[in-house]
Amino acid sequence: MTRSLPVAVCQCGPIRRDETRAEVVARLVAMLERAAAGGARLALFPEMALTTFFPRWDLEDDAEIAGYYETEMPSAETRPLFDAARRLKIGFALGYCEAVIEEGRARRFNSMVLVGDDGAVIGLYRKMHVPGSETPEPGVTVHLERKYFEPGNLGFPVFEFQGVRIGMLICNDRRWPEAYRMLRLAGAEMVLIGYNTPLLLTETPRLAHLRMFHNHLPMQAGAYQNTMWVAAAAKAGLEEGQALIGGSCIIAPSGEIVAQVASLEDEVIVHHADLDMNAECARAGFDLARYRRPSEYALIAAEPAAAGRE
Ligand code: CDV
Repeated sequence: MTRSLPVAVCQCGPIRRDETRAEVVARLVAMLERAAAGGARLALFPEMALTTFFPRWDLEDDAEIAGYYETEMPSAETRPLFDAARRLKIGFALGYCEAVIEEGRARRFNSMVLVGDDGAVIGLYRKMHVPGSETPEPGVTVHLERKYFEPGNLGFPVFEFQGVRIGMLICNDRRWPEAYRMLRLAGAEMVLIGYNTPLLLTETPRLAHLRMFHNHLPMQAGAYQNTMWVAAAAKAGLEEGQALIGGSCIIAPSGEIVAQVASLEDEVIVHHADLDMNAECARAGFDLARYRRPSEYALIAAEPAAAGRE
């Protein structure tokens, strides 16, 4: 019998700075309902799906900054999404800003939680590759994730969802081949990716026409080279004056995009992911156990000083 997982990608249109959690959560619940009606058993929302992408601003108001983070998951405000999951019998993955007290201090992570169709948390991922800077830099698009988040400290975990091994990545992570390989080596069969990507970067005008290509290229390569399914959900459209790339999609282990959105708004796409394809594609040259040469890859895991030529 074929193993499959019907998965939904729920792209979010712009989220306003003054949009309340209740308003955003209502939008997410509406998409979850569409995903379930389309037969999906798992739905994916973008990175930072509960708020506007505030790292585009150098904010000074501590109260405003704190307001973008969740101190518990679920909270009273996000619980309707968890209740909807239980009611609709569908799991979901949600990107959000996490504030925790850990190791005796306040810490902030760019996180994604995986939730089962019973509304219970299955697992958590914290973004590893935190891009941008701590303060604005001249000539560079303001992207201050490094002011607002520290790098993830949970590794690249893989979780079991209804018998399927699921990994998660967040935005810039999707551009790093090591991230996919780590998940594949941990047994992932499907990777869920949420992202917020500016359509234009001031610093690279010559590459402007390649933004969507550079969005899909690493995800298709990640899927193909690791023979895994990749589902990717964007925040899209003109958000607080900044155009965010869309292009949310579902990619087969062959590297092919098998479903893609057609808008920059809230939109749901569903695809029945055939999990037998993973092994079939692996037979075309990606038998990792047989052909990989880990003893020759030491530089990949070396710190920059040892690697020498970064
Ligand atoms: N949210 C992100 O991680 N965005 C990055 C930006 C900095 C380009 C990305 O790789 O899409």
